[in-house]
Amino acid sequence: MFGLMDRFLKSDPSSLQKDILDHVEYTVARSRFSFDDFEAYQALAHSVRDRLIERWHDTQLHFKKKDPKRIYFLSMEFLMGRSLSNSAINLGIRDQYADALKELGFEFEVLAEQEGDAALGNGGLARLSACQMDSLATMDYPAWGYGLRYQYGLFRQVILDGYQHEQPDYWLNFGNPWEIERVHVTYPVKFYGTVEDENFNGGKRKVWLPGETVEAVAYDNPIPGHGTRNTITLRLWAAKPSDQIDMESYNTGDYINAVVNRQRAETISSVLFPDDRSYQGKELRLKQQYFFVSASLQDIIRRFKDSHSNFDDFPEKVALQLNDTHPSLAIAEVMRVLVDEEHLGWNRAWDIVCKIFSFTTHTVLPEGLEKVPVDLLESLLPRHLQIIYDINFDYIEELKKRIGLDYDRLSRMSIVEDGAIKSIRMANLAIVCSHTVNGVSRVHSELLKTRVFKDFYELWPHKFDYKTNGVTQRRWIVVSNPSLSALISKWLGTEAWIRDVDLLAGLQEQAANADLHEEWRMVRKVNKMRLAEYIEAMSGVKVSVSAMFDVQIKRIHEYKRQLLNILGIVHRYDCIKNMEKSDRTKVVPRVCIIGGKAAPGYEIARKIIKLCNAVAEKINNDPDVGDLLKLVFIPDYNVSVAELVIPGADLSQHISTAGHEASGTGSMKFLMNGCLLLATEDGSTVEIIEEIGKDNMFLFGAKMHEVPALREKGPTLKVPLQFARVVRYVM
Ligand code: DL6
Repeated sequence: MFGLMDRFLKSDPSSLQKDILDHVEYTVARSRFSFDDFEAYQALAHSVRDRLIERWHDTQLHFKKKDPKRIYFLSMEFLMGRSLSNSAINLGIRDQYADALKELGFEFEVLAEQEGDAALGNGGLARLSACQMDSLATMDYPAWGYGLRYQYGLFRQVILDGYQHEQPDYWLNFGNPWEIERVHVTYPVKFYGTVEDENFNGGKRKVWLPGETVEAVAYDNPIPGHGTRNTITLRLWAAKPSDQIDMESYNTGDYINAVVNRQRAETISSVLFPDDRSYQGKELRLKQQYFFVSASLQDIIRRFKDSHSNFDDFPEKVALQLNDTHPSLAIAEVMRVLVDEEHLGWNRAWDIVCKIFSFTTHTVLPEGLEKVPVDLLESLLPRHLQIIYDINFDYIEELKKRIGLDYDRLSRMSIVEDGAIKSIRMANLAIVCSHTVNGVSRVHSELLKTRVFKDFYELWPHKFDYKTNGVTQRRWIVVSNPSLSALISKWLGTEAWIRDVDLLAGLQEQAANADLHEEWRMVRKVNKMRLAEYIEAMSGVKVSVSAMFDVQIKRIHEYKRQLLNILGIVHRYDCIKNMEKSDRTKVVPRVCIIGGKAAPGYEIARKIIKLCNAVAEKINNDPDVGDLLKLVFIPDYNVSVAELVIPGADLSQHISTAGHEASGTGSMKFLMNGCLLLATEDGSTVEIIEEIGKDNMFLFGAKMHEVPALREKGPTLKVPLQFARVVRYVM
């Protein structure tokens, strides 16, 4: 897009060297004759950032002139990981930097490891958001990501005596060179208060008199595409006290309390909720949701109004993608702004709303479907509750015409849930008001249509669609496995696969080539050596690189069945112990690697971690078994750890109970690094089977349609004694 020429900044090694040294001196404020790895990383990052900013400005200018329809991706979570390598690679200047640094006495890879991991998210949904930003930029889309700039990202996991302990992740401790604070891009966000009727044009209108105002300040993270100058924006909001002064407190002399109360505003964006299962009924969570939604919409509407004098073209220029239900208050907020502030009238506003929203859901678990207690919403956002009630009233009236007076169904489909705790069903709100409801794999979409949102599918089949998740090969091959990346480019004779992943299929022509196999084996071996060093450093366990590395890394969940994996390892251990010595030579030595965080309040998940460490302790200290079997729990699993582990894996496990994993993306990352899968037919695996064939993976377990009957029946196998002991330990 718009040429690939740099404007001012040169990228030859000597210009880059000068640039880095200037940043050492003027940005990091160290002597250019003496600086350490971390300071070199900071200077390097600022030098890369300068080049990002140049392209980013060009991109904004380009789209301002063209005024295309823009995609606004609203997500509470982005798991970006580290930015240095990814940015330098996408800018096409990583190798030039590596050369420039070498002459200064530094290694690019070593400096890249100085960077902290930006973990503003929990798991699959959040990493998908990050991959999507990379792809949107690479594919030249005029896209914006909007989210929250949490001061504390996902907790750091420390293992003490086998148990998970959580430590705060104050990731901004050493500054963040990848963001640009936009002190002039701020918006007031209002909460609480009352709604009053006011005379207007001979009639009445609603006026919200808020009780608290907080300022949202934008922090922009430029996201470069690969092989294009398109550099899009991830705009994250931080909460700051508003300039408006509580005069009463000041006047009554309670100055200190007034200041302290103002500071409290900052708590809104202070911490990421560390649970990926449910957030029901938490006021702070609701505040976070509205805070980022309100600021984002003010920004989006301001941008639209810069070049449009009315809202006629709004649906042609604005697409709002709801990443799960978390940002779905945006629907009520757009209605409020259009009706109460822009005075468009309810019907016109509703017509616009129905054209601009699409909604992606990432779960099949009922507890993942958010509900907001009406009491909470009424106190925090009284006008929004009225709007949701009004939307629901019109919708239920319409529904009665369509389906008649089937009260059971009407009640299931209502946005408002009556019951002990009257609540708003955010998924129902999102479905009613969106033009598209997306699943994240074919199986997931079928489950949405036939189970989770069956009533809605029967009413609006045209709304239901799916886009099977993907991952970016730029992060998961080029950044994390540079030697494999070089091998692929060599054997394909092109680097075009870095933008177009389908070209990887060209390797099939060389499938029988022994030289390719040998080179690939060497790449794997080096990656395994790197991983073995890491394992020893993190857990003190020495592992042999000639053993098979069998990996399961993901959030700890019952449905993901780390427990099944651990029981399998116990069984393997037991078999080896009971084997004749002569038979042991036939056993393929195996290093089992498990990693993942448990939500702090998820007791069973925490116990699974403890169990894993207890089993590891037993196996790893049994000289009789030696290198035939090892078990390692890798602590503090995050994006950077995944980048290290995945290229070194021989086998990876994706063994959720069929019908539970909406998609799963880990399997794709392992696959593109040449790792075999041990999997159940769940989520995206079903489509992966079609792509790679059953012969190229190890499939097992019940199919989705068999699971309900099996559950009904209960356990039929006689549980061996050692399993029973393990299960008792866990429960
Ligand atoms: O769609 C991304 C990812 C899927 O691949 C996983 O299967 C799914 O578990 C995950 N969901 C979440 C939490 N969801 N919510 N809400 O991360 O999304």
